[in-house]
Amino acid sequence: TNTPEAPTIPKTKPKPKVERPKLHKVMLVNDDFTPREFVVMVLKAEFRMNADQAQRVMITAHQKGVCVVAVYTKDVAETKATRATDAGRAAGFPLLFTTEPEE
Ligand code: TYC
Repeated sequence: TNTPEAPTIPKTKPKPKVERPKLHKVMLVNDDFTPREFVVMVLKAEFRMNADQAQRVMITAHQKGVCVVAVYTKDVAETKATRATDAGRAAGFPLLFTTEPEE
């Protein structure tokens, strides 16, 4: 006899796995040498903050030692932290921006 084959049915549904990229924080680190106005200028230029936002972030880092500036994908966070740190170095200041993955 001739038994027709059963159609092949996948046991599991294909699962569309769309991962959200992990975000990374850019942190501003306080130091004793970089002028406040210079920090504010860099925050405005590199992180597109307005004067009020930049002043608030600068003061928070000044008082607490460190402040979160913004969150981005890893590549963008690292590029911006490097560019902002380099802007300080180019002007002779030890201004430092670091990055770390968000929890
Ligand atoms: N502490 C610096 C000063 O008194 C200002 C400053 C603020 C520097 C924040 C860095 O991340 C910083 N001139």
